[in-house]
Order: sequence, then C-alpha cells, then structure tokens
Amino acid sequence: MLHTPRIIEGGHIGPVNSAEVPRFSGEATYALLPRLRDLPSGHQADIKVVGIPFDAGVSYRSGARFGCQHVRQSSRLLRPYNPATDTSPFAQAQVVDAGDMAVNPFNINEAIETIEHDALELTANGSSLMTIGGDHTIALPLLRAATARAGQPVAFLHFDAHLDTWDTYFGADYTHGTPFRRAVEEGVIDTEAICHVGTRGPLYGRKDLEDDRRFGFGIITSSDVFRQGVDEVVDRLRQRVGRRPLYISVDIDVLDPAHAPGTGTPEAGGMTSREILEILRGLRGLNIVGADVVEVAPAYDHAELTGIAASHVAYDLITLMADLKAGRKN
Ligand SMILES: [Mn+2]
Repeated sequence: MLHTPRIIEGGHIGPVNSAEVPRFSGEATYALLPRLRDLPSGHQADIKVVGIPFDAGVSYRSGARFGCQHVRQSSRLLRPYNPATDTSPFAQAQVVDAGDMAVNPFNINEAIETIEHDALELTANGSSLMTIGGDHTIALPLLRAATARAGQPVAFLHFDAHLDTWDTYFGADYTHGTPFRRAVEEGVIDTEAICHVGTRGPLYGRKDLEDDRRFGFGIITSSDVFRQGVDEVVDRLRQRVGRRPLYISVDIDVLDPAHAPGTGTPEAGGMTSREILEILRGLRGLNIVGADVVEVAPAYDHAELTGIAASHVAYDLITLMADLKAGRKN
C-alpha cells in the first residue's frame, strides 16, 4: 500500500520513504508528509502545513486558489535532511499536512472569519502553522490568530514585491493589496518590529510610501538586497525583530518573474530564489510563531518554477520552526 505512515527518528511519523515508494506516485501531500488525520491518537503535531485555496481578493490575475495543490505537487522532491542548517526538520518535530481550509469563495468577510477560526483551532494544542495560499488577503486573519496565540502583537516580516498597505480597491477594505494596513489598524502587528523585504516596481504615488512609513514599516527593497547583500539584510532584520514572537509572510512575487512567473501581480527586478533562501536561513533562532507562502497561481507557471520555489521557501520556514520546537523540547 502506498503512503503508509512510518515512524522515523525522534519517534515522529515521517514522510513517505522515496527509496521504497516512487516519489512521483500516490497522493501529493506537502513533502509527502503524513496527513494530520493519519497521526495515531495521542500523537501531537508540532507544525501543520495547511492550504487556503482562496483568491477572491486579487486585483489582477486570478488563480491562486489552485496554489496549495500546485505547491504540494511541486514539493515531492523535497528530501528530509536540510544540509544548509544541518537539520532534519521532520525528525526534530512532528510535521503534518493538515489539508485545506474550506473557505467561501464568494464572500470575503466570511472567508476571513473562517480562516481566523480555523487557524485558532489548528493552533489550539500549541502547533505552529505553515500556510500555503491562496492570495495575500489570507494573511490578515492568520496574523490575528498568531497574535491571539502569542498573547501580544507579533513582529512581522513581509517578503513581497508590493507594500500591501493600500487602503481600499473599488471601496473594498479586504483585498490582497490591503491586509497590512488593516493589520496595523487592528493592532495585530507590533509596529516597532515590522519590515517589508524585496519591494520594487511602480506605485500610485509618493503617498504610498509616506503612509507605509507612518504605519511603522521599515523597507528593504529588492535593490537594497542586491546592493547591500544578504548578510547585511539579515543583520537589519534580526535587529528589528529581536526576541519578539515573529510571523513571516512570503508573497512569491517577491521573486523575480524569472524565478516565479506563476503569480498574480509580477514585477521585474526581483530577488532570486537563492537570495530569499539565504535570508530565511539567516533568521535561524528567531522566535517564529507562524508563516505563510502565498500568491502562487499555477496557470501562469512554467515547468513548476514557481511551485518549486514556493515549496522550498516553505521547507526552509519549516526548518526554522522545527529547530525552535526541538530547542524547546531539549
Ligand atoms: Mn502581497
């Protein structure tokens, strides 16, 4: 039988052994991990990968509702040992694929409520969430839930080509271009410790940047990453975050369209997949309480470029979280 749960190092239920079952066969869970429902009773999940197939908040190309399944499909080649950090994330923590949330595709307000509710439920036992979108609208309810669980507004690192702090579109408050203005207004992020990374491209006007600065955001542009380099960027981010509980959101359009063509609002001049992975690895030890990767729209992808980039970003985020879980247990 394919995909029988198996015990690995650490007593955890591990991913399918691809030396025994071809990794291109069977159901595509993230990294071929066990499903949440496959865990024996009494066996707690430390990190849950969850999909949110929702894209009713997009302003340009639609299709990110298919991102979750695409990232899972593109994650089949991920192996269980991460040599960049000398860690085996799935042995250090029980990581599972919790499936997808069922959110209303016709009612954004209801969708946001469902996401917040489900995120709180999934984290009730102390699990951390690694969420796969979906468009960027979903980050607002995820931040609400992260802050509720942390007991204080979370620090927030936002990897994106765009600010996503605009006010409204067509009078709509809740869209994929507005979640972080709402998050500031709601007080669910710690404005002493929030920063965009990788922004670029034309804006509506200078006021976009002035508003954003007034909200408290720091900005490390795509150009800064190129000119200052990964190490300096990492130093700046670590200083900004300190020991606060931290949420990380990665809009895959932070990468250049050459690295991630399959997304809703692509902009030229972006980071490489190597740069983002190096920056994420530099955040090791920070108190990461949750993360997401959003805006993968497979209809515009080629040869799984975007899916592979997103699945690797998620893998390094899981590595960081697994590291923390293992540290807490030891
Ligand atoms: Mn975004």
